[in-house]
Amino acid sequence: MAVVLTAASGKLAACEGLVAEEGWVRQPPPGSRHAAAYVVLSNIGTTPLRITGIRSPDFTSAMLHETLHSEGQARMRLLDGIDLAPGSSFRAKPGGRHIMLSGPETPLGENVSIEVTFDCGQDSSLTASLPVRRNAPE
Ligand SMILES: [Cu+2]
Repeated sequence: MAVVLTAASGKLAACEGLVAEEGWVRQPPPGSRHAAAYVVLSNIGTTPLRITGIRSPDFTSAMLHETLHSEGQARMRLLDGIDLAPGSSFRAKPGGRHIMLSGPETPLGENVSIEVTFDCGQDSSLTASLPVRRNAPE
């Protein structure tokens, strides 16, 4: 007698309307345990979205940072989430907001791709593949 196993639907829902574009990871100097990643996140849907967490299987930790400049010093501050109204975008770029990746699990050679997952609540997430680059794209 055949036993048919039906997999329970373990698939996570996608973040409805969320698009990740222009993503890349800056190749850190040799020996560095930290890398900054940049991406443009857009809400092309019709309902508000909130990014509640960021993670990467390729790093021990992933955080969202913004860079604050005061008195000639640059400091980084942790952001606890990103709110995206319908039609709006969040743009991470060098010198500003970025994804801070710490503790690489793999060597960060040029053209290696890093997976970064954006959580948007209720078991929903979006995973983007970001190439490691030495320099910012033109
Ligand atoms: Cu940072």
